Amino acid sequence: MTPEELYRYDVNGYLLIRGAIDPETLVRLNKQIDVWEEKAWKDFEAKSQGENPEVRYDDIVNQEAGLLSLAANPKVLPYLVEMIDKPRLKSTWIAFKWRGGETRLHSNHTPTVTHNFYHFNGKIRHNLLNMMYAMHDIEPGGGGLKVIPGSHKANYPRSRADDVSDMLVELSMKAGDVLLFSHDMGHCSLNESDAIRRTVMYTYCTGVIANSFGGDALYDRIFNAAEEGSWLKYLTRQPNGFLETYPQPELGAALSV
Ligand SMILES: O=C(O)CCC(=O)C(=O)O
Repeated sequence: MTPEELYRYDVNGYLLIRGAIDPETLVRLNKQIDVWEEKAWKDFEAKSQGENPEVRYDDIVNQEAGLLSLAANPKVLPYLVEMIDKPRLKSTWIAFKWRGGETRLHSNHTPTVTHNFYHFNGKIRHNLLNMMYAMHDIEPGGGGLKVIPGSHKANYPRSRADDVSDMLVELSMKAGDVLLFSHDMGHCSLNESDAIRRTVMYTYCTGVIANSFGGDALYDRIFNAAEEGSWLKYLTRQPNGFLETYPQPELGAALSV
């Protein structure tokens, strides 16, 4: 991670990395995701009037093997290593947002809870770092993440009565880009276009934090099948308080993932 990237991430709470998926892989993954979109169409059409026109499939890496490679994408590992102490994969999902599909403004930062973004001993230390991949272009109005830059460090809570839409910055993306953001930064999205927004999300936490759901054994099958010493194996290890359950590889091992 360059000093420029660190400065921008620290101040803004997010960083857009272009071309994090190479074109060939992007085509292959999108073919696999087409099958999910067909399924999503059925779930979308089964929704009742007034329901959020978004279909999301959680724990996607246990269901779609192709998407496992992005969990330990060598392009993003330097950011994980720099900004999370003993990183671990926490949750994954694929999401399709039709026109009107939205995620309301939220963040972990209140700013009075223990999982706030922080900087300690010269390092950014996340408790929840999200990586959102755009699998198709997300044009302005197409549901790109809208963020309140810097809000991960806010010293006062946001008033629910305050609309704050004037503070939002919408982030468009190209297919294959990945958006890294602190879940402590205020964020939301709304698709106002006719294109279906197609994204895959990977969230990472420090090794002491448990999975959101599925228990400690959520990734056991992936862990057991992963190559010894690989980043995929490390990132899918079980949490165990402050004790490591598998040694952290060197960054160079990323090439063998
Ligand atoms: O899919 C989106 O637009 C928002 C994702 C989100 O809110 C989150 O990762 O917490």
